[in-house]
Amino acid sequence: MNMIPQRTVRTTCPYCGVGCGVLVEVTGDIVSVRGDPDHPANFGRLCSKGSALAETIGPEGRLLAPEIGGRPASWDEALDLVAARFGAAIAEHGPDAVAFYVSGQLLTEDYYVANKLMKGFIGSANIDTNSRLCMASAVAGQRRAFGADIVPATYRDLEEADLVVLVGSNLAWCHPVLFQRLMAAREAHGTRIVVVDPRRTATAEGADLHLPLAPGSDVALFSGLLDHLFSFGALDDAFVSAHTSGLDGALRAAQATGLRGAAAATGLDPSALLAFYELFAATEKVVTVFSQGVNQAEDGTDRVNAILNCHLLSGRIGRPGAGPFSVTGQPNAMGGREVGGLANQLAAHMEIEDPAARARLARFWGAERLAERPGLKAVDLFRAVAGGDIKALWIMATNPVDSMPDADLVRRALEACPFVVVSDVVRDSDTVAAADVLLPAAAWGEKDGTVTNSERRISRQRPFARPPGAARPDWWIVSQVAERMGFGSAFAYSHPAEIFAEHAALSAFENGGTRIFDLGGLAGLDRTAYDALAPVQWPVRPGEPAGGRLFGAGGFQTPDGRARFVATPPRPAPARREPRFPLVLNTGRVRDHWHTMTRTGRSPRLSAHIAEPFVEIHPDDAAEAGIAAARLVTVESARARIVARAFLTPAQQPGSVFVPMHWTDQNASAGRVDALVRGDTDPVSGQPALKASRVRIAPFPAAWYGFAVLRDRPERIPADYWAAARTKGGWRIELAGLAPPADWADWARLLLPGAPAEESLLAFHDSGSGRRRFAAFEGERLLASVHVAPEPVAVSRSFAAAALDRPCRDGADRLAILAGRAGGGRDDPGALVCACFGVGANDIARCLRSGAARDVETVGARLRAGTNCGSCRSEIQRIVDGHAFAPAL
Ligand SMILES: Nc1nc2c(c(=O)[nH]1)N[C@H]1C(S)=C(S)[C@@H](COP(=O)(O)OP(=O)(O)OC[C@H]3O[C@@H](n4cnc5c(=O)[nH]c(N)nc54)[C@H](O)[C@@H]3O)O[C@H]1N2
Ligand SMILES: Nc1nc2c(c(=O)[nH]1)N[C@H]1C(S)=C(S)[C@@H](COP(=O)(O)OP(=O)(O)OC[C@H]3O[C@@H](n4cnc5c(=O)[nH]c(N)nc54)[C@H](O)[C@@H]3O)O[C@H]1N2
Ligand code: SF4
Ligand SMILES: [Mo]
Repeated sequence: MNMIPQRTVRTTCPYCGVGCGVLVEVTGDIVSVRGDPDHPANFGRLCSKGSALAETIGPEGRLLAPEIGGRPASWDEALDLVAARFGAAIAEHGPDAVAFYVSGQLLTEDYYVANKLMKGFIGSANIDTNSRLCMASAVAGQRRAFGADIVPATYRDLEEADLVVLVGSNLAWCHPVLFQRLMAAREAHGTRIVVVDPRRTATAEGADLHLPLAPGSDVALFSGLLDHLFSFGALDDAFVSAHTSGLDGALRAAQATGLRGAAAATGLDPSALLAFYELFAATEKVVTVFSQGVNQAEDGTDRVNAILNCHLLSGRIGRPGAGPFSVTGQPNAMGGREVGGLANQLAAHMEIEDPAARARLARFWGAERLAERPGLKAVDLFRAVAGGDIKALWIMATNPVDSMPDADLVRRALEACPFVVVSDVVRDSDTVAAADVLLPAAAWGEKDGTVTNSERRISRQRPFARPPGAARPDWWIVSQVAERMGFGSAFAYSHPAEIFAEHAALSAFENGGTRIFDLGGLAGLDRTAYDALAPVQWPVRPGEPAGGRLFGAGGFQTPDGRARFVATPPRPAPARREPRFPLVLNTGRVRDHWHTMTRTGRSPRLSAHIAEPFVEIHPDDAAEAGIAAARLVTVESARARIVARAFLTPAQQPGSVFVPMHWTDQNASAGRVDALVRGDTDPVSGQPALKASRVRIAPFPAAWYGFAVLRDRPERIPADYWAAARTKGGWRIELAGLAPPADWADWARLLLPGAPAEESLLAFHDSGSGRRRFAAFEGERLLASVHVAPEPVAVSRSFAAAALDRPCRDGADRLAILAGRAGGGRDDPGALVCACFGVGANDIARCLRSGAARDVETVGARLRAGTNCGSCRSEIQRIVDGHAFAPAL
């Protein structure tokens, strides 16, 4: 890579909203990362994804030059074309005939200029962001209650709390460093943890109480809590009468639910519910963390307000260790909201419906055509694209062909749209494939700017490498197009520092204390100060201490300064009976992958934990559908069908299944779960209900199953089902077919394009069992090993994959590879558990068997497993438990 010769660069992790500080060490071409001990988000910790950052950079797979219709083009040509086509569409059909779809993974500076161009100069608010799929309900709920989109709590509150309630949040996997901070606090002072999630997740495993509520019953659960808090003396009279309004209406609605209604709706044992209500009522310091299990729902905004109501009523807000806490998903989900990236917001937390705010913004920007009404929200936006109303669309830093609900409709919409521009860092993604023009963006490590994390803390991302090829930062690309559309003077930026200073100045412009989002203290920042900017929490007003928790003494951003209780009456149960599709499809994330895997998919370490799309099914539902463990399953909704591996687990409640969102057409034959997901949205926030579609499951009628490790990935994989993952030195591929090929050896050779002479292919066939094995070597290097069986192939994946990464010297070793089993004294590490230190399940089991370790702590002391990010600790615990119950051997 083209490194900037500098030793240590202080920057910020580009994955989740925890916003950990990272120290990048550059020595020649070698990049290593570690946690920044001075960063207040992580104090030196990193999770598995953060620790593996160095594996995900480098030029491979990058989009290196602009492309027009698949051919490389110069920047001038591409930018002129984009400006001309957008200009023509606007001239002919008006500004609402064009749209941007952007992302919480843009830096604040990128985001600011994209929003400024669309809302200020093109004159449409048709800019929406993937935060619509992520934070929109939290934004809408906070605006309803607080008058502005404000997260009042801080990470420290999470540590100071005596009770932490995690609602629809798999914190252990999705915000691992925050989870680790919580675990450390619990160790120190015994924090109680309650998890509200229909699934028993890794987060729920160690909780004091897990409430596996019926999917979609959160409003009832928190209405019951509100009623209980009021009835049993947890009302904070002073706070409520001085700083809130609307309690009566909210209480009436909650009383209609009550404990009995909550128990009926959630399906929970009333005594478990009561235990939770009593714990909440009896504990002063309560933080309620909520995430996508709350936001991604048709009543997501009501769910948010049902939670906020409980904190307002009990005054548990803005005090040490107390507050509702919406954790953000993407690294800059918060920054995107600050710049007004949502179609129904203006920049700097100003309201698009407010004529004074519009006039103020137009004055500040010198904009003559400022958008006057909200634009299309993501789901409606893509529907408008499909309907032909959008003539030119620009997608930046997001992959909607895989991440939007009704994803096949999105794909068709892009195919039908006259002009689609995609700015991305990778050459191949399912969205890139649908673009007319590709613009190569600079990636993490090359970009320079700021992000804001879940606790309102702004941190710098600093570059340590030069962008490869012709890649350029997103702010530059947008500014260039703006200039070519004739808006040059408003976009004459030469460095992101200038954009940040303008953004900060806007937040303070005619503010006078009316908007809490205020970066006035940073408005005069010059380039040197920007480069040196230390992590800082907003608000940042001149002459006042920055940041801190908010609303402890009221001061809400409503006209009367009071927070609003919002009545959340019960709605008809969402789980309509649909006999054709009897199961609820829940979706979400796994520990080591990030969204559509364009980055984490490049890391062998991160790909080892879970290497294929799967569906979690309760054993009863599996039995009813005739599905056995490890078999392949079709999951089908009214819209589409995917194929995934069955993972039978009682952690899943009967009646619902869980499929991760990560697999795409780039790495599996049919793994795009969002093709199944319905596009229904919350009427207030416009956020789609991504966690509650209706599906049915059935066995995938595989005639054979296969597993291959290959040095090179073939262009076309000859199987009806496949899933490919990176491994050290090559690829590991799961396979299955509906019918056997005519000739197995010919078939095996299709997996080995360019392999040397035929005789180098070792083949083994056991006609009794129907199992077949192939292996090919080039000298001492394994090129491929392929295992086929009539049932799911039972070879050790970790052993087979490791053979790609070592010399194979003797015949015995080759036979062991062909057999797929460790021999010759070599140990098989087993399925990866700890990604940070590469420790497998067999390693841990061996260590326990030998007596060298007896619990999670001693396993850590011996093998280091679980001692870095800690997100595998619940998996280690499970192995320890299994070992304790095993008969002494
Ligand atoms: N490893 C990893 N970490 C990530 C990401 C990633 O891709 N990978 N992405 C980041 C992003 S952008 C985001 S938004 C966050 C998301 O972080 P989370 O929201 O924690 O993650 P999810 O897995 O989407 O969903 C959380 C939980 O909601 C539960 N749920 C489903 N339906 C309901 C319901 O009706 N009620 C309740 N109470 N719960 C329900 C699911 O079972 C699931 O366990 O993660 C961030 N961190
Ligand atoms: N079923 C289901 N669907 C979901 C969710 C769910 O829980 N269930 N979660 C939703 C949520 S919360 C989210 S946040 C979304 C995420 O969904 P997406 O945003 O679509 O997912 P990513 O894979 O993060 O896509 C980011 C893209 O930007 C590119 N990229 C990375 N860095 C840069 C950069 O600096 N500049 C540019 N121009 N491009 C860059 C990456 O290569 C990648 O193609 O998915 C949503 N979809
Ligand atoms: S918790 Fe992990 S993914 Fe999130 S910011 Fe920290 S290191 Fe990055
Ligand atoms: Mo997200």
